[in-house]
Amino acid sequence: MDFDVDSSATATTTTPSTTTTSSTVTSLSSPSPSPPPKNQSLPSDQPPQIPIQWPPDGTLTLDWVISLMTTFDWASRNLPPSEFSSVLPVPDFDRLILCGSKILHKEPNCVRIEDVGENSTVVVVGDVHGQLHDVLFLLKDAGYPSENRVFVFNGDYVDRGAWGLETFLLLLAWKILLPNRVFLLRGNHESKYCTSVYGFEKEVMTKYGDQGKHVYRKCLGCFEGLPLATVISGCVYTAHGGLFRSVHTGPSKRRKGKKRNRKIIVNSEENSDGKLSLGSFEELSKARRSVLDPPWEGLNLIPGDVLWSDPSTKPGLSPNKERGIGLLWGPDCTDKFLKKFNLKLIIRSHEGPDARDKRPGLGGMDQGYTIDHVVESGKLITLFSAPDYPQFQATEERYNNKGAYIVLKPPNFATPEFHSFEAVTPRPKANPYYDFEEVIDSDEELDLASMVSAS
Ligand SMILES: [Mn+2]
Repeated sequence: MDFDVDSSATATTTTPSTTTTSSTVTSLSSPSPSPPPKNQSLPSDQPPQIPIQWPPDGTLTLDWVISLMTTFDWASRNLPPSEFSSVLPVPDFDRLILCGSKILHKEPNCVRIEDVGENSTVVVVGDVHGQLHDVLFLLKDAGYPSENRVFVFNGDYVDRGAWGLETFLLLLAWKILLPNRVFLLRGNHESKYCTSVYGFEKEVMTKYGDQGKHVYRKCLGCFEGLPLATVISGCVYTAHGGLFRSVHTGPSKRRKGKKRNRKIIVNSEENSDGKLSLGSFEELSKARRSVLDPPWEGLNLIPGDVLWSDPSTKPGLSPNKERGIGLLWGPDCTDKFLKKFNLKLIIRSHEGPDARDKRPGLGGMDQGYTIDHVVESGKLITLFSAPDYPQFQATEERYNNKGAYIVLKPPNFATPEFHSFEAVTPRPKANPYYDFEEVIDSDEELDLASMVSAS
């Protein structure tokens, strides 16, 4: 039994020239060649062995992880969601999530991935939003994680799509199997607020019934442990939203008679010269990421920035008023950040085809990626890995976007190779877990009123 897709024929690879200095996004996005054949999925009829059981000795194997993927795929096609607890019983779910949480909580806010050997590659993945079958395709197409193939997932595993739980759990299983080769970052959807609005909470309640609350709580606890960013080979910064502000606390000008007086300068709104400034990796390392919802006010603003911010074509650093949390940053900030920390590339995610519809000046997401800033010191890329997104949509006209993943190769990790791919078809039928007709236009800004009452 397998999730049979002919991977070789369906993905297109493009490596845009890195020498170009054009600043327009559209001219940099390589047009894809002739349309590739659809990624076809064959219904799998043979039931795998269910229920899935946590290995008696507690050690995961490659076979176990592969059979977890196969079983989730089979169940998504052959069983109603309400029977999910017969596929992965709660005690086995508990062991998986506990084991994964323990590993994740120990990681620093920004994980430095240094030990990438000469024969190794790094695969970076953007938002996947519960689109299980596309994630299975991506893993097969890129090649499974291994000693020589590092994976960095940029967050947003859940919500909108109907299989967020399966998607997150299978990535968590890979993390447990290869903790130093698979990195799972937090997205803004890995939060209490987003999962209560965009479907994941209801999905879990539907799949686990009476035990749903327990399972949902465990998932939120695990989300809190997800690190915020990676730096790959000292060269590539990745995070879900992107850059973050300085919340610098430093000495003030000495006052008469109080030579040691220190005043805390909090850059939550603006610093003394009226401008926000970029934060440092030291500040990032000190942020408190274990929060159910990253705050949009107060002192702990860095997690919200990293998870919610967006790039802009306008220079400068400003509050992201559209979203109600996070920042907007211009090409000058990208340049400054790259220069200051001696980096070449920023890979962030967070904006799908729907979000890009409302961002004039920035590229559309039809190929699964855009190059948003091309500056002296490097580039800023947005990467989105959910093709034909969102799964549920009120209008008949779909975006029909491709998803993409990026492959980084040594010695020059700064030259990304883009792999665009189409959605697996047909997607198994599923009911939405959120009111997609209501939220289609609200997209992903923070509804502060409902957040206050929810938390
Ligand atoms: Mn996002």
